[in-house]
Amino acid sequence: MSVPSAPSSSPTAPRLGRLLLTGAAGGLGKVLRDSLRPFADVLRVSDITPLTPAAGTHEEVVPCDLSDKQAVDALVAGCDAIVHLGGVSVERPFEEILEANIKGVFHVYEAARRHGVKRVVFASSNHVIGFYKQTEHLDAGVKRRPDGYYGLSKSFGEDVAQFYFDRWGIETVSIRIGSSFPEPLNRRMMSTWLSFRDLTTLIQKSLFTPGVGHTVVYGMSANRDLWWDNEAAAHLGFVPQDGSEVFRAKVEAQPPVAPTDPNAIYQGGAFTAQGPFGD
Ligand code: NAI
Ligand code: 15L
Repeated sequence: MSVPSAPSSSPTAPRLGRLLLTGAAGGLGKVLRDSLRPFADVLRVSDITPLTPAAGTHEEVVPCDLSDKQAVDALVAGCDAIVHLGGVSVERPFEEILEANIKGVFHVYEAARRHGVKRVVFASSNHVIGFYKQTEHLDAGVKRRPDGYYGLSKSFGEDVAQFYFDRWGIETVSIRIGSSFPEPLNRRMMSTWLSFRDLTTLIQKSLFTPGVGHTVVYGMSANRDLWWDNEAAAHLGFVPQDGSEVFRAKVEAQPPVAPTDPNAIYQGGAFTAQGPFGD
């Protein structure tokens, strides 16, 4: 499937003044830089990796290391909402995760509190529940079972989001993204896949639905064999348009996965067997 073009926004569609997108140089950030543009007068894009402003757009580039509290404070000043994607997105040594993800998410919420930002969309991950079996069906209320340091950091991020809502009224939608790539890369992703178009719609709903408190939602397209249930997030009105079925023949042409392989057992797949590092 090709990357969809940016959704059109009608003149009456809700729109923010300045929207901050962290992690803008990453795989999803590159897509969302285009597709979120209609939702704000100014899109402030940020990453630790250098970015070039997109010509002819109302885009501001603000480089920032999320582990630097003062820099994050300056990054968030003047923004109306935040889509927080920045950080380490795979399993890595704890010290790396600590800086970018754990300190990073705390710095983002502290800055949101200080600058009066009232809405955050947090890129959580299916790896907060990665140790459930693929035979299990989960809703958003299940006990989290993180499958590594990365999953732990996303679990911490969800707790930070809940705390900042309870204490300071900052609303968040934590999206437990499954696998958001142009197409599913393996059999596991036939269940976890989230198209870029559905991701964009889900973020749009997460930014503009009133009264979300702290909502946890699974980020998945309308795949045939789903492991997750989004009933508790029905108020977002998210209805996925895509599904992994169109890729089935291509994916099933891959060599079979052994039944003992974590990719065939756990929802978190290979992440459940990575690390520790440096022993
Ligand atoms: P990515 O790894 O391509 O992008 C992450 C970006 O964060 C990179 O551009 C990186 O330079 C930046 N970053 C890392 N450390 C930083 C720091 N200290 N300060 C500032 N920026 C830093 O990841 P991707 O796939 O674009 O994912 C985006 C977000 O969504 C991540 O938070 C990831 O954990 C989450 N997610 C993505 C999934 C997917 O299937 N793509 C699935 C589940 C969650
Ligand atoms: C994630 O959380 C990762 O960021 C992404 O790279 C994928 O590995 C995805 O989960 C997945 O589980 O497929």
